[in-house]
Amino acid sequence: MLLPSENEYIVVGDVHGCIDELKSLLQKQGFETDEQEKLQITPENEHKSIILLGDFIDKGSEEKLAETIEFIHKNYQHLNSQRKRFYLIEGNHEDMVHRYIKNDPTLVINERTLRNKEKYYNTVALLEKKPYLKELFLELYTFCDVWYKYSYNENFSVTLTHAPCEEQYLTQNNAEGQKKMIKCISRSKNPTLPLDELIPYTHQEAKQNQHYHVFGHLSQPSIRQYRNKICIDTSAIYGNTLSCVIIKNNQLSFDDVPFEAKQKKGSQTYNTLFDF
Ligand SMILES: [Mn+2]
Repeated sequence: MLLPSENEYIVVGDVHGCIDELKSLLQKQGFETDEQEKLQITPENEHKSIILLGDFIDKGSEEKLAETIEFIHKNYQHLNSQRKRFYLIEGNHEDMVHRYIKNDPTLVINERTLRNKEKYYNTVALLEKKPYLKELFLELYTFCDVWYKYSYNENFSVTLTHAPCEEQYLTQNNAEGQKKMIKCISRSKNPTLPLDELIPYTHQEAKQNQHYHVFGHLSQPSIRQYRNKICIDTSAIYGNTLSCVIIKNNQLSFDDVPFEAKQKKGSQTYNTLFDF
């Protein structure tokens, strides 16, 4: 999906129910939220678009997850009413929660998947309790795309996906390509392996050029960049920061806001990307 290059883009990493932080980050980037929870379009921000890089659900508290879904749904409609200025990228959490609530027949329900549902996909229980939220989520899911690409000129482009993936799969619309752009090999299933060994292609394929690949998915202590590969999941729900990359013409810049402690933070050990 190609993005019009005349607009500016604010691309936000894994939100995971950090709705207060999302609002703060967007406010810092020129989008105020009004009393109806609508992002205000002004002459100063009307050329800007917002892109969520996937994984806006799960891990947060039920209250914050509900707020997140409501906020994104409301503003998806509101911001896109005149021209498209709000985009959603599908993350592995949207994918899995969708599979659970739609009773995907390819999802084997056994002890492990039931445990995972509680442990990693806590949005499922919330949606099962609140049918109106389930409807909002199902609609949001249909709005998600797997990748976007911004192309400024032959020397500068930015490809956006939730997960890092081998270059051969980037922007491929077949089933295998889509799967790879949504999720890479699991860290939790390979806890002893350093991240750079688990997904070696990320640094091996990195090039010293301005055809960037920006992704999230791998919670990090800070934005991690090696050549043209950039990870912007800075672990908001783990008490760190929520980050964004701003694409303007042929320039990238970054911004972030701290975790606001309005919900319980998760705990995890960072496994750092580009740790060499
Ligand atoms: Mn993810």
